[in-house]
Amino acid sequence: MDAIVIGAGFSGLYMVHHLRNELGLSVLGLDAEEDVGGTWYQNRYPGARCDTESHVYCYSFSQEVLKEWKWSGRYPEQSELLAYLNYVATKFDLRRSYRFNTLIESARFDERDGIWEVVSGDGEVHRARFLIPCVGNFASAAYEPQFEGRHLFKGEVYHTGRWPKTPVSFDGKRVGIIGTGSTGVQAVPVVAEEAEHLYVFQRTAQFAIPARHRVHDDDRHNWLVENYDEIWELARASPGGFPFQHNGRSALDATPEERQALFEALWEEGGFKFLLGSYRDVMVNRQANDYVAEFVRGKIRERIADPQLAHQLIPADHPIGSRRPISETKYYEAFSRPNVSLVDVRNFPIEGFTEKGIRTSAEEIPLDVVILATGFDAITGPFLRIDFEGRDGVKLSEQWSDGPRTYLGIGVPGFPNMLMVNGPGSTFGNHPVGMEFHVQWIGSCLQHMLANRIDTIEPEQEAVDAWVAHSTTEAEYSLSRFADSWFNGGNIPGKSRAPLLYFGNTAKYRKQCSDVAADGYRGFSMARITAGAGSGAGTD
Ligand code: NA7
Repeated sequence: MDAIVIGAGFSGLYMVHHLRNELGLSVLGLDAEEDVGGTWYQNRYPGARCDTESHVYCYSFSQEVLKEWKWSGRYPEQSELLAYLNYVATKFDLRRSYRFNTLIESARFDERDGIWEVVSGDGEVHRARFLIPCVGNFASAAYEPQFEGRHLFKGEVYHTGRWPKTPVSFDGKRVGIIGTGSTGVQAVPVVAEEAEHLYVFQRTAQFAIPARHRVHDDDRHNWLVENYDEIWELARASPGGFPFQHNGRSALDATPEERQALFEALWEEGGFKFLLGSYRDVMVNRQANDYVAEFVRGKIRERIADPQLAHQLIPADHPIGSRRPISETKYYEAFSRPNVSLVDVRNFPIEGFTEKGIRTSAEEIPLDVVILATGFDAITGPFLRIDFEGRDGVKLSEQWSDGPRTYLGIGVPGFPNMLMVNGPGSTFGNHPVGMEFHVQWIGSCLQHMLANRIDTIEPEQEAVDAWVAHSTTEAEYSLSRFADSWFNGGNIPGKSRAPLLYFGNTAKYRKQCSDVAADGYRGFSMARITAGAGSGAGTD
């Protein structure tokens, strides 16, 4: 094989299509699940929905796909996204290149032959010249806190990221949800509708923005098809990969009345535009950020009748946007239901499970079902659960013990011909925009290598050091430094705290990657070293 692609989510599917169908290379795709979908295969929890708008949370590489697929509404549910990825896999006949039910345990670079050897759980060894992990940022690395007495509990326990394929009933049951991140906030109102009683275990009150979902009609679809070129152009040029820009002004230069009017208008519109489409400095300047945060606190207060409960639900310890923004639908209203209780585990932490439920430092709460919406060992976790071994036996886990060190989030020194899609240190925001760019960048890189009979590519240490230093500086401008979250490893006890992503804007990131390629892959060393290596798909 020319390339092994690990993963059959958004990025893996496009990578296989691009390499095999568009560049004519031989490709083997491997995925631990039974079928395509990645994140959207696993995250089947109640209320699971993408919080980026459907018309830009999708592939843009195919005009046909953009025209053929009609999104049912503003934000797609998990089942619709899974159906979409199935449609794409079928349309481009991608399944025939995949081996499913194949959990990768290790991947080793055989320096003598210049070949990657990938070993799956069933002992099979798969070989290819290029290794392209498309492992995603979350799905394969669900995080479950080590709660004491977990084995004692007689009820059901589900992690949202490993949700069963068969329906889970909450009817007549006492349900506990631990976690109020994007996932918990989506699940709460849906589970509340069915459970006899729902206990929401909250450690940190969050800023949540109304999603304002709505259904699409044919007119909307036709308008999108007519305007897709501009929409994607806008998304690619924007700071976060979303099809809007901020207004270019500082919030500090606006009058209180102007700020209020703009925040109100964007609040009514809903979605991430509220944060990213207002003033240019709300995500970097503490004063500008405080204006937004105070506005949102006021909105939460309006929606909760009980002042004590409102106080508990209003965030006070971190800037808005310092953690991954959350969008919600009827989240705050759920707490007005008689069958929903908020459990404060900031002041009264969870001590562990008991046979009957969960014990906090204040009380024991009897439960039939516990939902762990406790997140993921994000960004590095999906990589480090595979034992990657590069040149001279160097382990990725050792190289990244103090935080990930990559060049552009694409390459790692000592790991030749391993090119990551959305690896640690790369841009983030609207995932498909960043992912499509990476797939195309990697495709062009492989074409360049094959055309020039280059056997290996590997980043230079100096380039990695410079990239990490630049990324660290960008992260220092970002408000993410004021909060523990999966942005910086702070959500996992014991994980080293380091910026896991590139906090400069997406457009700036893309430009830097393009410049590197245009400059003959500056910062990467390319070599023609092995007699045995080489693909059958040279492109002389
Ligand atoms: P997140 O955003 O990491 O949220 C996890 C939540 O779980 C968060 O509210 C945590 O509390 C809570 N948590 C974790 N451990 C504990 C313990 N020990 N006790 C109590 N509460 C705990 O994960 P999500 O799944 O919601 O979202 C992950 C990403 O998936 C999301 O950003 C999207 O990009 C897709 P905390 O708030 O830290 O106090």
